[in-house]
Amino acid sequence: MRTEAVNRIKLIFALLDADGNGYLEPDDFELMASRVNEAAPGTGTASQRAMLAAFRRYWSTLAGELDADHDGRISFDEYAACVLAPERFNGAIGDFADALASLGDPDGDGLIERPLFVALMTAIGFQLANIHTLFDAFEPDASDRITVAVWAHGIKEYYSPDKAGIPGDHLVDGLTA
Ligand SMILES: [Ca+2]
Ligand SMILES: [Ca+2]
Repeated sequence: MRTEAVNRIKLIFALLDADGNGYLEPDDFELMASRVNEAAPGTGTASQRAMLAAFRRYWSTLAGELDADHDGRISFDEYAACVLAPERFNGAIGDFADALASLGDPDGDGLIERPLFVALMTAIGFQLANIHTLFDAFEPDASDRITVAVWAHGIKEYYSPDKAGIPGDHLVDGLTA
């Protein structure tokens, strides 16, 4: 796995570990889902339910596929294995990416405005400056919007073990030695 991919995975693991106890457990995903849903207050209950379902499915996939020692929680080493076995993981990542991306598009026009993007990514825990750099890397249009498809693709790419120099790398800026 490339260093860039390791750094991306370290960051997302630290953020997903919402209660900061060093392990991913069901409560972390409930906490993260409620933070993200609160950040998108104008969004309909249907897409909020989809988001919660995506977080729960994400957890059950992690638990089912990656909990190698069967202790009911995911350590960092267990999590990092996910990007090395994408065939076991792509379904959950894809669902998660689509649900998060559609939460950014409450009016369903396929476009995501910067303020909502920033609100959602801040709720997940990314650094503000990095969120803006990422949004810029997605090449927003003249009205400062990106497409849902571009963001969903960016989320999936984030988990690719062999990719570097991708927009998602900006989320790690300033956070690694
Ligand atoms: Ca935790
Ligand atoms: Ca475990």
